[in-house]
Amino acid sequence: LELEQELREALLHEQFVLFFQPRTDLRSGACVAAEALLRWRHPERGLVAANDFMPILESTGLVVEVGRQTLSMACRQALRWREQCKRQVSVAVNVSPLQLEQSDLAKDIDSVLRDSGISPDALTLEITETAIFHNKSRSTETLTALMDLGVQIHIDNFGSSYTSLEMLKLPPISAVKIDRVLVAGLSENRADRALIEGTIAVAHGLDKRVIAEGIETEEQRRILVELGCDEGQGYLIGQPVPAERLALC
Ligand code: G
Ligand code: G
Ligand code: MN
Ligand code: NA
Repeated sequence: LELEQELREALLHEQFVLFFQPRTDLRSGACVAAEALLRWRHPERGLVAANDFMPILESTGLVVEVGRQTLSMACRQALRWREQCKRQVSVAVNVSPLQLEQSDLAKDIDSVLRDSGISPDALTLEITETAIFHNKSRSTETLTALMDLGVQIHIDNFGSSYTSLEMLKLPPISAVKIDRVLVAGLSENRADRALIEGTIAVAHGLDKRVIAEGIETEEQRRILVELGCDEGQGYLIGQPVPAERLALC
């Protein structure tokens, strides 16, 4: 309860900040986007990791309000990149299951986009397969409304839980992010390699892109290029850092 109170104050005093992790085209190495990852700059405890407060934001419902702040910070950053780099660098934002359940999510995002002045396709929403699976008909409705806005929608953590290839058929989905657990097993584990290979085949057959997350070694990167994976993210390519430490142009 104390932590909940502290999180409410954090929201009020704008103690939430975004770190950004680069996402690159695996063949050219060019940075195409960055994923926004939330951190809490606590006045005494310093930088607090998302895993230490996301569950409480979720269980208290605060994630909806924090999510609005996050989206607006992320879009403002995308605008700065466009101005600095003279090209579009898209920003990816994680959307929690509770946000997806909000009936006015698309309306919210529409107004954030209008306020920021970025092009809708410069914003990507990362939604976990679990969140979509949980309430498929409702999710599909929301995802369609989001697609109509022109934002991109990616399935996050693909291959980590109730993976259903059928999800790849959903028209609003433009890419899948292969869970880092599968990527971690890529060099030693034939099963993980086969699952990734199969996912790439199905996704490409449906004209969706594939992103691998959690790339930590050169060998993993090499195999992913060999398998035809489109984009990648991970410590090998770049850690999540404050925007000013991300060299995009
Ligand atoms: O960045 P880090 O490794 O600490 O992230 C831990 C978890 O928190 C990840 O699952 C990540 O998706 C999630 N996370 C980080 N930032 C956000 C955010 O802004 N919104 C939501 N919903 N989840 C986030
Ligand atoms: O759930 P989601 O995929 O959004 O979580 C993203 C989180 O994964 C990031 O916040 C980051 O802290 C973490 N991450 C990013 N790259 C790597 C990596 O190469 N290895 C590991 N172990 N974690 C990573
Ligand atoms: Mn993510
Ligand atoms: Na992920």
